[in-house]
Amino acid sequence: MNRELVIPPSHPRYASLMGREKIVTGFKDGVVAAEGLIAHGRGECFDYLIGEQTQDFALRAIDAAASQLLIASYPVFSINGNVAALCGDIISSLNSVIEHSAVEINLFYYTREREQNITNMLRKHGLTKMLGTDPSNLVKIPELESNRRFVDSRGIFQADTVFVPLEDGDRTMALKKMNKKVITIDLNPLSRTSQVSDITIIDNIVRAIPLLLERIKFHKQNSNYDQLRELIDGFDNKRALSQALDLMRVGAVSR
Ligand code: PTJ
Repeated sequence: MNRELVIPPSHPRYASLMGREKIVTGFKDGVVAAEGLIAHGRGECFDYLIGEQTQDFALRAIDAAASQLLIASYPVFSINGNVAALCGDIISSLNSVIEHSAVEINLFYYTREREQNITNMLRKHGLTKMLGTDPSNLVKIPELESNRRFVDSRGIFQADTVFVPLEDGDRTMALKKMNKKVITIDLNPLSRTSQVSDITIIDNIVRAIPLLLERIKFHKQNSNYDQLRELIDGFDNKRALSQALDLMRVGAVSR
């Protein structure tokens, strides 16, 4: 009898189960760290509490993030194993749509082998240039002890805006101390990254990243600098975090 895994599209939690499969495949392919499986499980738990749907507070954050990425002089997308496995293809599209951006691989649980596997995977998605992998270009972020302290002198170190999805809190704080605008995607509104970022998209990266790409394409065509500024200035990160917490606590969002 054939007992291969089948996830029927009619399953009520189909999207979540498919995301889980992507992470597991990424782990088997040496892209995702073992710890990345645990991080994903934590994300799933928060996703459950927001109904596994993109909420209004996330849509507003996505619009603000799209605007910030468009007006930035030099935005850099920081990629870890989980991000590469879940949405490496869209990261490649974001990089081509924002011509003045760069992609940098930055790992918490660093191994040379995983860095190489992530590079190969992103190449398959069409990315030709990735920063963060040439040791001769690495510099240290001050006051940080984890492996994430090593950043590319041509990338995150110079960037005015850094996009750091599924990130560790210490580095987010260090990037803020370096006066960078920080955008994150994090399902946990209580994480330090969510709390200290300028723009936190509280949503599953699998849903949020395609929407971000869509909004960037829209604003590129339709919005001028003043309109983009208004979306950024009108976005209140603390409010978005408390709306997410309200939803998680009582299943209702105060508008
Ligand atoms: O590839 P590496 O070595 O750089 O390691 C990557 C992980 C993610 C393992 C590393 O950065 C890590 O340990 O992250 P943390 O500190 O667990 O933080 C990850 C955050 O992302 C947590 O707050 C999770 O709730 C959240 N998260 C996990 N999966 C998702 C998510 N947020 C949005 N979408 C998800 N799919």
